[in-house]
Amino acid sequence: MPAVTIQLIAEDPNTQARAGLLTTPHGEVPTPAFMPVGTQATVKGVTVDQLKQLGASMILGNTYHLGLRPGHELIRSLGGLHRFSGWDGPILTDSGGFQIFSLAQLTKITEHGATFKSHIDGRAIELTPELSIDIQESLGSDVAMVLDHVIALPNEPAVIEDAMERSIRWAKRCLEHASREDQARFAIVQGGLDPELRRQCAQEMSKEDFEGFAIGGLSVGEPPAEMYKTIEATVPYLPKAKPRYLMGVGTPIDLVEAIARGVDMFDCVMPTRNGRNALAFTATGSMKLRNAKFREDARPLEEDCPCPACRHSRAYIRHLFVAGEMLGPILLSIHNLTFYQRLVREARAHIQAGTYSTFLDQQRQIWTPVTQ
Ligand code: PRF
Ligand code: ZN
Repeated sequence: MPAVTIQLIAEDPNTQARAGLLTTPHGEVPTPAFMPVGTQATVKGVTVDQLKQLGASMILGNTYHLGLRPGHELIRSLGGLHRFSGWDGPILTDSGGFQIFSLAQLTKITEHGATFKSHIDGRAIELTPELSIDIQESLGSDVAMVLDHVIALPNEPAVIEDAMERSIRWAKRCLEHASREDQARFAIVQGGLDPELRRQCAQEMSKEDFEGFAIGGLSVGEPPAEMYKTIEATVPYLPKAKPRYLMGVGTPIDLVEAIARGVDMFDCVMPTRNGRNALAFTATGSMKLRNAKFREDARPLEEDCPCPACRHSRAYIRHLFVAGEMLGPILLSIHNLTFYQRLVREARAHIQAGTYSTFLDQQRQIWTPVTQ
């Protein structure tokens, strides 16, 4: 019996959007789902009770960060990532592939693995597909991601193809090495913006016994339209009966556009990172709370938002940021995560009602031109 399964509940008649229910060892996740990012065994500034309260059902943790500090042996000896963090719901851990690409220095990729210098203490470390799985098994996440080779875009076609092929070989090594039956393995499709490479990669990965499939290597600076086209070139070659996860994406409109193309799961630092930077997402667009125009604004961020930030005025939240108070970033992180959970909940309701294309049109109106 696979550790993680998706039951499809509804399909929108006019788009590829689907509503489902993911079952994991630590509970169920309605899809489309947005996973808040808890890189360091904490979603920055938000307690696990608050995460539950705002409607998150699954969160993300990072192999790269937790393997370097405090170390996976320590977390295992303290009962795994669930016990360590206090979050008893589903957890997905990323493999480290993307973090090596974006954070580590002096990275050298060989067939054996990725050698890099830690961004914390400069120590040289080699992360192999096998070590990434060992770390994720120690963490005890519900879903482990395979180690992939992430590259910058744009890039030489030969470089993109080479990284894609290595990602396939590494994914197979991850699967062979894995031993926990209570943990699912998700593959990651790479291949840059080339539809042919994406198709090949998706088809190769789909032959293997993965419990879910991610689309990686996107949202690395390419225009949104290119990302949407690449999703369209990938999804048709993924198994329909398994979950699809778009990694590290994105803006509210990115989520809505990707859901229309058949994606079930997302993670992104955007709600929390933007929240810490005084940017709030609302149903009518985004708002920069440091702006002087909010100085005397007595209204909440959103009238109908049940979050703790929306018990206060915009003027108060602006004051917190201007005064450098830590409650400002905390409140906006909570508000933005509440907003993202509401967005995917509304998307799901529209899929179930068969009205997703109407919702998509409304969202396009709200988020054009790009606000982020
Ligand atoms: N690979 C992995 N993690 C990721 C990505 C990827 O390509 C991305 C790309 N946006 C985000 N997180 N392993
Ligand atoms: Zn709110």
